[in-house]
Amino acid sequence: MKLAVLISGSGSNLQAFIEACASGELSASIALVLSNRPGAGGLARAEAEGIATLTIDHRDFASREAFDRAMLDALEPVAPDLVILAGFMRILTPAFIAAFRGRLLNIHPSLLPKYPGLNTHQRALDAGDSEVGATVHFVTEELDGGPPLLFARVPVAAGDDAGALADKVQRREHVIYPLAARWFVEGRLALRNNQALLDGQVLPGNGIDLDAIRD
Ligand code: NHR
Ligand code: GAR
Repeated sequence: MKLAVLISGSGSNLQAFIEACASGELSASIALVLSNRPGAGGLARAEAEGIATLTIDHRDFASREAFDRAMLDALEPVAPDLVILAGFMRILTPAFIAAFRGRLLNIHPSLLPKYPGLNTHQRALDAGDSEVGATVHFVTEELDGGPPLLFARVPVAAGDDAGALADKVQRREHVIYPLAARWFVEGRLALRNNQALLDGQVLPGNGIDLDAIRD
């Protein structure tokens, strides 16, 4: 299977996919890394592995629709089986979502449905939450509202600030994101009627807890 990975930043989740493809955890290859930010750290990680990269700067486009059209045009010859949003920071238009419906995943740094959108860890701290986390979900038109697949929880320790939580959560992201992608690559995942199915069974509304499936 061919993956396309969309990034905006450092690309630590991209790195987890690079390693999962190299180790055989994922029977897939990364056909393209696409960034909307020139100089994003993930571009250098991809180049170091000989993976094709492309930057499409959203600031060069008059509208979100035009930006998404340019990304679709770039992805068409690549024909990815699965598109991975890995710290990709631009809200996608319905035309983009429709082109990859059921083949488009995101990782969001919260325990969805809590805290869709930005600044998730600070919002969890402000609310006095005792745990934070990350969730892999199918992407739909509803921002961070597509059906969850897999999540990992991280306890909040005394003195943790948003940056400390982001570091701890990202370490779990690098476990759950390739694992959920593996389900897809193995043909076990589907999006039907806005519900996520694993092996034909509807997943719980929050997805599966990593703690429930690891030994
Ligand atoms: N697009 C759709 N249609 N649906 C989703 O679920 C999406 C999506 C695009 C990105 C990732 C998401 C996250 O995990 C994601 C999910 C960016 C923003 C945002 O507000 C919000 C959520 C996510 C990504 N972006 C600003 C915008 O105007 C720009 C912010 C910036 O550049 O720093 O697009 O959190
Ligand atoms: C990750 O923590 C991811 O959950 C978050 O950005 C980070 C990207 O890190 N995603 C979002 O906030 C999406 N809006 P990375 O570039 O090192 O993979």
